[in-house]
Amino acid sequence: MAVRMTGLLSVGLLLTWIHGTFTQEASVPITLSVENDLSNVTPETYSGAVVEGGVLLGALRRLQETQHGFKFTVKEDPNYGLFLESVNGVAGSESEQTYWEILSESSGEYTSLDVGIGCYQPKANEHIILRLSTWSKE
Ligand code: B12
Repeated sequence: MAVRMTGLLSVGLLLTWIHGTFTQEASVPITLSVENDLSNVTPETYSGAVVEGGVLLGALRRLQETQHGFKFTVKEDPNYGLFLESVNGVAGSESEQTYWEILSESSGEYTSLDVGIGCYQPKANEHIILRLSTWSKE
């Protein structure tokens, strides 16, 4: 009886180990830069990570938890989800017509993302830039 119990216990432990090993989320590295030329703030670059298939919001949250000096806030838009409101204590301003633009850089080329932080899925080694920019009413 004792031998049977030990056997069952061992199988249970083995299954737990297999589950734990193969269901761990794989992370991919990304680089994040914060640029604020409008207030003459020195750019900062951080090494971050996002789970494979995860969204930029997750990478920003991880970074906020692990990197002293990086923080951000969001506000919810009823149609498009999460809007990046402030980065490192600086908020975009309706009256000054500034906002945190989200870009991706590759070989010196900058592309403004076509979705927000709650939808965008960064690729491995992608360089994301949060840049305080101005917008104008047409
Ligand atoms: C004007 C505009 C902006 C302005 C808004 C300024 C203002 N106070 O008016 C600014 C320049 C700030 C802006 C920024 C961005 N925008 Co924009 N924007 C628009 C646009 C052209 C019109 C919105 C509008 O005025 N609607 C009329 C008003 C009356 O309705 P409203 O609900 O009050 O509008 C608000 C929301 O649209 C919100 N908003 C605007 N853009 C975005 C983006 C996100 C992700 C969220 C959550 C909210 C949001 O700001 C408006 C004013 O409060 C739309 C496209 C369209 N034709 O609808 C794109 C649009 C909404 N924007 C888009 C995007 C991708 C962005 C950015 C992520 C771009 C970037 N790479 O940085 C950023 C947001 C970054 C961040 N900080 O999170 C996408 C959203 C797609 C999606 N599914 O996520 C759209 C649909 C354009 C597109 N690609 O087709 N945007």
